[in-house]
Amino acid sequence: MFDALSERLRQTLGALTGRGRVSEADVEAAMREVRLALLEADVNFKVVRDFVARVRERAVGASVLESLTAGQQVVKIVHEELISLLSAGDRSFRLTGSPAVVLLVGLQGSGKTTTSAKLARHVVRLGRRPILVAADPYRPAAAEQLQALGVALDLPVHRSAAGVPVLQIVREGMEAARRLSRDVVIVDTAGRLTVDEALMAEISAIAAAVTPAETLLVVDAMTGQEAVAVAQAFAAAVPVTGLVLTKIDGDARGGAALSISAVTGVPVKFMGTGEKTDALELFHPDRLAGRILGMGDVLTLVERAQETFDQKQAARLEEKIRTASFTLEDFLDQLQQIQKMGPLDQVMGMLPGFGGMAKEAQAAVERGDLRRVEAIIRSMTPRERRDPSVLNASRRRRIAIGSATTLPDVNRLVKQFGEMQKMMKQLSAGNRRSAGPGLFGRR
Ligand SMILES: Nc1nc2c(ncn2[C@@H]2O[C@H](COP(=O)(O)OP(=O)(O)OP(=O)(O)O)[C@@H](O)[C@H]2O)c(=O)[nH]1
Ligand SMILES: [Mg+2]
Repeated sequence: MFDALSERLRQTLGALTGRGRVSEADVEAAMREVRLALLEADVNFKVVRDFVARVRERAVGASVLESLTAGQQVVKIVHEELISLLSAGDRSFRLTGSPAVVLLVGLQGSGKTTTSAKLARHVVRLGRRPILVAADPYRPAAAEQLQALGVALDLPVHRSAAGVPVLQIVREGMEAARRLSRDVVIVDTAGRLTVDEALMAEISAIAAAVTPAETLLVVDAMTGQEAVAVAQAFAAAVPVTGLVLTKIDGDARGGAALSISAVTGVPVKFMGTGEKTDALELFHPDRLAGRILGMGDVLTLVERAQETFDQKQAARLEEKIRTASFTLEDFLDQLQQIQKMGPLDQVMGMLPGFGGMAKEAQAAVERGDLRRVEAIIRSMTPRERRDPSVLNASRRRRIAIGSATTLPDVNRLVKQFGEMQKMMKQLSAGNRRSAGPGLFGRR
């Protein structure tokens, strides 16, 4: 999602930063492009109108245009306004009450059940003890789906026999929570095809019976402008405390997702980025804005790296980089770790300055470049991995044959590694902070 928008904004803003002086006409031209890019990405037209007006007002101010870095400043203004567009409301996730109740509501298929499980996992990581409640009396399959997710996460699920009214299910769920000393109750409700009175009445009744700490509206980000209308209808009928945007990993244009908060005033609290239960991210407006503008998303990457990397290993690695004793062996480890972090284009897209290279990187993976690199390193002796300077022509030929690659492939890798080492030496000699320790998973 957001790829096309990101690409266009990057082009427009890139042109702006590429020149020395910026005139009012340049800003106007760029704003026209930004407006078109947002509209094409399906951002709500009122939201676009206000956004462009705010950026223009700030950007054509004399102090900006007269400065030598006018282009960059305009980009900064766009970035800031994009953040504020995404920042409506209070995003904190409150688990008050004992037990704290989290109620998930939304249309059919929006992702409520999946999100219930994802949230349960998140809540466990916060050190709490959740129970899942299947408050869908209409479809036995719905309760089964939740139960299967609960089993996979090793968490209790409360469900009732078919036909038990929804309020009773929820009450029994609360009792089960007390009995099992669970301090967070996550209630998965039934969806409907459209917003209707029966659905709203049901949700209102549940909300009245258990006073949820959070009532989260789950919205499928793939549904376009309709999602905005749905969110408005829900927010008008029940006290929605936050939004969960699901299927952000899809290839819809994404603009609707960017508009919902601005239109409804309800904060986005979480984003669903995949079908698995670990594919839930806290919503960070600054990071999403940065990602869209190609400014990278180092923080998300760092978090993901922290989950993937073993901390001790990360510390050893950083030490090696600092002392410039990083070898091809370490490089091989690193390649494998990075591949564990997710599809390379996603990982690269989050690195500042690499946004544009993300596709290329993924293509490299698909072409098997990384596998080739791995094969080459595996064909080296430990000594060669530690010290590639011993790699004379005959050793290189042997490696090429051993790894079923070619001599130019081997030469290229050795050369690239040499350059990388040089860079690491510079980093370690210079500013340590800028060496980006986060990249390798250290706080
Ligand atoms: N790619 C992707 N798929 C998702 C995400 N969240 C949910 N899904 C998928 O969307 C489909 C519907 O998800 P559910 O969680 O069953 O939706 P629901 O709102 O509980 O549906 P009903 O109970 O029928 O109203 C499933 O196939 C999920 O795997 C997400 O963030 N990304
Ligand atoms: Mg469901």
